[in-house]
Amino acid sequence: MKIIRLILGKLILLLNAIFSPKPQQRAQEDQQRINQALESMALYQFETCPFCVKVRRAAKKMNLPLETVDAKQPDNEQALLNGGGKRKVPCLRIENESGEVTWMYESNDIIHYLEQRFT
Ligand SMILES: N[C@@H](CCC(=O)N[C@@H](CS)C(=O)NCC(=O)O)C(=O)O
Repeated sequence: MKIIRLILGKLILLLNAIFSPKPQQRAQEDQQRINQALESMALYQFETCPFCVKVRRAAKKMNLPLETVDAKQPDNEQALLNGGGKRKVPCLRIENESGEVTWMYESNDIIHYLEQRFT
């Protein structure tokens, strides 16, 4: 079972690399503003999780250089559990200007949020 998961994971990464989406282009100032806003966000994820790949692909298509955090690392996993309440990925950690943190689960909700905010 573990070996099948491993092979499927590698296959997902390979297909993702082959069919990588073309990033949206925008004016340099707009991109800089977006990059700055993204500094307050991080995507907690597993490298080969299909839902995480879906979010990464959407972010790439929107040209959003989103920081990714490996939720398999014990410290990160603990941060996810403490902050979001569940060991489930993908989860977008969003910190607002007052320092309040929101943990957003569900790939579709994350993609929708990024689309609403940045496109
Ligand atoms: N409906 C969720 C599914 C996410 C999901 O099932 N993630 C798996 C990894 S592929 C997970 O975190 N499983 C651990 C768990 O549920 O405890 C989404 O679209 O984000």
